[in-house]
Amino acid sequence: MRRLLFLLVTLASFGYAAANPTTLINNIPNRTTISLNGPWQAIVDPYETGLNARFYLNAKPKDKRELVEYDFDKSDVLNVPGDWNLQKKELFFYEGPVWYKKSFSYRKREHTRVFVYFGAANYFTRVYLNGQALGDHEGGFTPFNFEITDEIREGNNFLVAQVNNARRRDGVPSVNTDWWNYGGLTRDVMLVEVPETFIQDYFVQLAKGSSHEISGWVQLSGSTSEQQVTVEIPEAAIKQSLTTDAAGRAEFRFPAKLELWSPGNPKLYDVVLSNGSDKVHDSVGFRTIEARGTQILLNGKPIFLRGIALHEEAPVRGGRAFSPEDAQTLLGWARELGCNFVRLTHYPHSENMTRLADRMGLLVWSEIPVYWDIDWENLGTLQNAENQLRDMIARDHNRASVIFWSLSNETPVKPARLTFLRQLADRARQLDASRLITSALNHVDEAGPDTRVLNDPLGEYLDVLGLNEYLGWYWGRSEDADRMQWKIAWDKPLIMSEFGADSPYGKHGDADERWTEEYQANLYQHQLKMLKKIPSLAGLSPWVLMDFHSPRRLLPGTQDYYNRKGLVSNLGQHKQAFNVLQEFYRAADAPK
Ligand code: GCB
Repeated sequence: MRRLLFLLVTLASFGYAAANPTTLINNIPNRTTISLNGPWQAIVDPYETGLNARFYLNAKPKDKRELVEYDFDKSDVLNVPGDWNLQKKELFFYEGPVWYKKSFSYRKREHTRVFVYFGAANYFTRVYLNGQALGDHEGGFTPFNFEITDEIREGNNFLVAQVNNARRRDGVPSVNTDWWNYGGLTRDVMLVEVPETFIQDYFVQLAKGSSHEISGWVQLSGSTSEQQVTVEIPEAAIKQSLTTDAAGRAEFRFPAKLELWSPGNPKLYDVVLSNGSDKVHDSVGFRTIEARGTQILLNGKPIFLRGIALHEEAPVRGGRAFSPEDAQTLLGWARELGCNFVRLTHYPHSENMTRLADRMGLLVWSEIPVYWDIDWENLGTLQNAENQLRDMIARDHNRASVIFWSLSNETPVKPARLTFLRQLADRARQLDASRLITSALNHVDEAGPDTRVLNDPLGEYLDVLGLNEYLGWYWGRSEDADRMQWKIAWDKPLIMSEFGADSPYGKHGDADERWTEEYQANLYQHQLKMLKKIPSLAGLSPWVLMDFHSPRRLLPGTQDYYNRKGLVSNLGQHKQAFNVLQEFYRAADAPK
């Protein structure tokens, strides 16, 4: 008993509650929110003194004798949202904890619950309100929220977040990635106000395989008895009344005559959900997606995915992209390329991206950062990956654009990895049975000099196979593609999810001179010729839309910490290969 007490006291003195975030609130853009974006005071804490020194108390010396060795108000400022690496030169390579503090004033309202919502913070975050621990969150790209109804005060408040982007062997991703480890409060931070009983989440989509029935569920928070909930789609003259169970949940399935969402016709309906006290609007598209044999069917018809892969890196200014304008530029280039599909790598991008994709009619591959090798046998790592999968799905499960949940990228073939990823596949299907499950694979067997066989055992558990292959860059020559045969062990659709070559914009030479635009363009030409001959090919998403920062790309004068496989440079200049792919996507003989 004594020991327990000691432990509790010790934990309390660290202000460390280890509580999990509250279940996510869906559809934040259409709720009542108060932005906490803008300047936050920040203390860079490379030796992690802040936890012991209790920075989260935001203390000031009470008299001239008292020792307080930190002062938020005299510290530097970081802008939120935004990574710290590109805001301060000296933080470009920084990996470790930074303490953020925001003071704000709040007026309490009757019968109103309050949450603090973080769009994303990379990578591990501890959150405190008015000196009290709210809990922590692991994972750099999924949203999280804490309820603070009881903790928030009338008048002055201060919120402290310790964000730590130190890489972790047991993390997701683990220590090795080919993208910049941008740290900080990288997406919007806000307060969310909701009624005491509110519509926390809902799933409103066409029933799997049906174009004339909607199925889904509504989940209330704060209700302890049966309640009436209404689902309306005024434009389609739909009004359905439901009764929730005591746990606040109602499931439904009803007929609906709707214009279907597609890249050619990205029709969105105003969907209104209401109960006695709450009412939320959402813009929702309705479409079906299926895999049949080697085809992908959108609304029952085969579709060829003319795609491009992209990182969530800000054009021109650099750093982590976060704004609607960033999304507009990136997806605008994809559209200009002739795409109907984007692979959002290697982690869930911001909600701006998926919502804009809905409006633009771009199909989306959404992915969690289970990237290269991770700690497959660690149950904590599996739990972390499952949480990231859950929250990626929870945020975007009403987006018509999202057709694939991707579990992983280029993971090494071994038993522990298969067990891990099978569990993720099962979990993804439990959470959302309406979308297709995929992964980007890269292990192939050689069957003679010109034949490669994709038979990674994970393929059995996927609906759609992704394959990354760097013929002409990491192995072989671009021309070898003319003879290369690809054998696929499953009768499933194949997306060539990556291929590419580095070329700094404006560097010219022969088609066989590496690091030139000509080399990159030539590689694309041979690749595209080869891909057309693969019978099960259902789409492609070459690597990559825009050059992006990577700590692994060190060649001076050529890479300078950039992966240069972009079809456009980080400044937006279009390289020759952009035109090659654009022509392919526009050509009448391109696979449709
Ligand atoms: C890959 C990875 C991607 C890298 C790319 C490259 O296979 O999936 O994250 O950036 O290759 O450029 O090597």
